[in-house]
Amino acid sequence: MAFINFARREIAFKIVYYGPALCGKTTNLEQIHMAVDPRTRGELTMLSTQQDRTLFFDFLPLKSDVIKGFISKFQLYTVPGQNIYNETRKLVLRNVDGVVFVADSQFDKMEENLDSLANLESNLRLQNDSLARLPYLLQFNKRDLPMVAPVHYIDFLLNNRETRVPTIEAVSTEGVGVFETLNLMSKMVMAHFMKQNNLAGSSLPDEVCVSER
Ligand SMILES: Nc1nc2c(ncn2[C@@H]2O[C@H](COP(=O)(O)OP(=O)(O)OP(=O)(O)O)[C@@H](O)[C@H]2O)c(=O)[nH]1
Ligand SMILES: [Mg+2]
Repeated sequence: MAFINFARREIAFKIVYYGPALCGKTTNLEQIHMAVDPRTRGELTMLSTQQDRTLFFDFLPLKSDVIKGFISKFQLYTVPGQNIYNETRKLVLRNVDGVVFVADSQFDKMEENLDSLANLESNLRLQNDSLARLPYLLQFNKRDLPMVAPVHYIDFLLNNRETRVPTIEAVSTEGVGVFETLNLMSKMVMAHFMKQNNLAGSSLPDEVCVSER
């Protein structure tokens, strides 16, 4: 649930980049951090130990007055993908408003993608949340590599719940699909918040956070 600061008329939305080890979560955040106006963003911060590679930063979107009377702010987090860091992932998931699930498109990573998605579901369940309630989307990353699975196959494996979610192909090292992912996720999170709270808002722009280069 978004954090609302009534005194400052500010809403903070928390978006978590989730996925298996080395799928490209940190790369997404680094690309976004580079692209966002330095005057409106915080530092890219390592949250815990060097080994578990949890990153965080916050920023104001391009259009931060979408929800009338409030400034909206986004907080982006990555979790460490390796199995041993599940306690960190549980902590980072607390009060999450939206999840970008970054899948590694390489054929030999499908099992890890599936395991990570199952891990996300079970960690959400522990906090009485679920993918059915939470805005999320799938990013199919590393599309530049030679041994990638076809998009429809990854979709078949990962996107088979009651409601299909949006998918975006990406090469995050080159910034391809990275901003599209963030803009769409941000829109989904804001729309969800407005719906839940019966709030009026101006129509949501496509490029709510960063402009495509
Ligand atoms: N070829 C290619 N390499 C990528 C892409 N995205 C990320 N990488 C590389 O994959 C490696 C892992 O990327 P990270 O962003 O650190 O992955 P992560 O998901 O944060 O990994 P953990 O923190 O261990 O969970 C790095 O060497 C990246 O440069 C991509 O789209 N294409
Ligand atoms: Mg990382």
